[in-house]
Amino acid sequence: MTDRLRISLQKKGRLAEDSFDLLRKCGLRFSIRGGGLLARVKNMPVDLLLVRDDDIPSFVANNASDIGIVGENVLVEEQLSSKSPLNAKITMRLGFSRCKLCLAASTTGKVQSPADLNGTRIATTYPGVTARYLAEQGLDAKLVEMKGAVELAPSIGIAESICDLVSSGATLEANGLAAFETILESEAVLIQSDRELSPAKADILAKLMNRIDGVLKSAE
Ligand code: PRT
Ligand code: ZN
Repeated sequence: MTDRLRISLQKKGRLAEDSFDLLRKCGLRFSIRGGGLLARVKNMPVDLLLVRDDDIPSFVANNASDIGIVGENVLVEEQLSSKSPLNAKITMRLGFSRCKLCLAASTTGKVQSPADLNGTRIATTYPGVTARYLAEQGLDAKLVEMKGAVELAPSIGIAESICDLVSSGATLEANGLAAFETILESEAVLIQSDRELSPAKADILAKLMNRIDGVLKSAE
């Protein structure tokens, strides 16, 4: 049996299509169909594990896959909120799915700058990154953890500001909010643990990274 490199990818969502595209541009042939968890690459010893993006850092850390493609925002949040150190780090920046994690608040409310955060509540799905920012800045605010629809928090009165991902800014604007601070810039990244790969897998990975490099350079 040949050693196959296993890559964790987002199954469906903002990262998925661009991740598939990148691998196809690298010459990998595969089809993503139905509800399958695993897709086999036909012309290279590579398997794709198709999962929720939030699971990708821990899958890489725990050896369920050798490498993964995930948003830097998700990686950093997992690193900061996991109880034991997470064995997953960035090996390559991929340049797509760019976004920013921003603090934002109502344009007419009492929070207009970071200094106004003291004694207020911040709604977020990124408690780890937000807490790190507050600690670094010496600010004291309460985090309200949400699973989604964070942009609604100020209007329903559960927080004075939010910390959420922004790309075009349309969602903030539609909710009467404006960003006043960027706390993390993010893009899709290739991640890996510090475990040593078998020589066969290391070979496949080197070949793949070389091709990714070529694809990224030709897109510049
Ligand atoms: O189902 P699964 O858990 O896999 O996916 P998900 O719903 O958690 O994530 P998904 O698919 O929404 O996003 C995957 C990754 O895409 C994120 O982790 C980011 O790295 C990246 N990304 C890039 C974004 C955005 N841009 C983005 N704009 N992720 C989310 N958004 C959201 C944002 O939270 C806000 O609600 O889009 C809205 C804002 O968009 P604008 O354009 O109105 O500013
Ligand atoms: Zn997710």
